[in-house]
Amino acid sequence: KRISVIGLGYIGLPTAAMFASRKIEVVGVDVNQQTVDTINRGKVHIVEPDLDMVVRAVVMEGYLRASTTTEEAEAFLIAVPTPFKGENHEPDLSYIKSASQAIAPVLRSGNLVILESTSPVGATKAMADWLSEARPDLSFPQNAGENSDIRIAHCPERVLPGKVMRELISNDRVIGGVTPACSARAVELYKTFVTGCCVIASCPRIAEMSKLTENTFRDVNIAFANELSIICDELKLNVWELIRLANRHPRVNVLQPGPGVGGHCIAVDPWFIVSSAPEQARLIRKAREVNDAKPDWVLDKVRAAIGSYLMVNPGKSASEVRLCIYGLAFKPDIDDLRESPALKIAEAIACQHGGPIIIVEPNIGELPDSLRCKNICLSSSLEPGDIHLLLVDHKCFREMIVPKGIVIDTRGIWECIF
Ligand code: SAJ
Repeated sequence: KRISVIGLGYIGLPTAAMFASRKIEVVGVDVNQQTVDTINRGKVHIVEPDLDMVVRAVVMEGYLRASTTTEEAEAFLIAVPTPFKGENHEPDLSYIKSASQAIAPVLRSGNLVILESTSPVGATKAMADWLSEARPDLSFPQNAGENSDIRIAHCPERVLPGKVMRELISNDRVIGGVTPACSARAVELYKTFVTGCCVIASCPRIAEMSKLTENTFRDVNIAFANELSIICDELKLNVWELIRLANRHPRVNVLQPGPGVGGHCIAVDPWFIVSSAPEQARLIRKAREVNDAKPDWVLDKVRAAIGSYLMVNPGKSASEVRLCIYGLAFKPDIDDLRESPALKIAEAIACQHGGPIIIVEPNIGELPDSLRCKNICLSSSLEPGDIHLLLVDHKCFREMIVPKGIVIDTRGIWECIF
């Protein structure tokens, strides 16, 4: 039995490695030749705890290999990106379409095709129709029901970056087969490594919506926390104390405010719900707007802090103000800078502030190109400065003594009023 995983990114590669670690032959397919070459050398192109170790082992043992072309397999798992496009944040299904076109020629009767990518409602049906158009010689479950040659399901990934290898095994899995037989085949496949429950959804559409709902639930709740932090700033209240107190209620669990929401899921997926029901999704849209506006609010705080510093130090000019920024990653204790509000804030400061900027980010070895200026340097520990801006609650910052000077703490780890 052979499994093919299409898309070897943050989800596809760990999933491919997990199946291979159970001694199943896996062929990973990716359009990027460099990614394919890296994996075939037993190396990884993404940072995820324990992934490097597993990939090295399964490539050496011959259970996992990567390729830029598709080949025949028993089951195909599609784990390609589903970004949004344009001002209306319409979902972009072009990667799913390309993946369908790539596997269609090698499909055989009896195959299972699973869409794992986080997808707007209706994407699995679209995929099934693309496959069916390309292969009129085979029957598909959306038309032929239980007698179809091909089985199709949507089984959305729901693992947390930083804990992927653990959560792949232990998380419950939502299985949205087009028919009960499709679901049964998918359950059988995932049971090779999933110890959590495989929960069968009544149809792929509700499985799609369930994944979007999970991330939107988090986004809306973070927006609530972010709005509270802005209200508390206005009322001169400590939002961290407030949340600690409110969370003593048995049915209240307010999340943590921050400089904005990053990553490639929570800031994207709610838009799929909004674009499918724009009139109805009022709260979800507003939450996205609240979270997206938070970096600008932090930038206003930085400008105000520079202003107050210059008021009490009248002999100094703005270009002499030494600014320390703590953290660039999109969340704590990772090196991932993609869609990071901290990076966005640092870039805006780099454009606006002429004085020295010290970026303290112990998880990266060099600054991204967008921050390579002569007045910016990278450090891995506490630095003397006039204004200290904390953007990410890395463990090492929690253990640090609070720096001297004006402190803007967007994560509440130095217990400042903000
Ligand atoms: N954040 C806050 N306050 C909080 C929690 C998070 O500001 O209280 C921010 C983080 O700093 C970060 C962003 O939200 O910028 C997202 O981080 P996250 O840890 O909440 O989530 P992700 O994007 O790493 O992973 C999410 C997870 N979804 C849920 O927890 C519902 C994960 O399980 C999904 O598989 C993943 O999205 C995905 O791939 O969709």
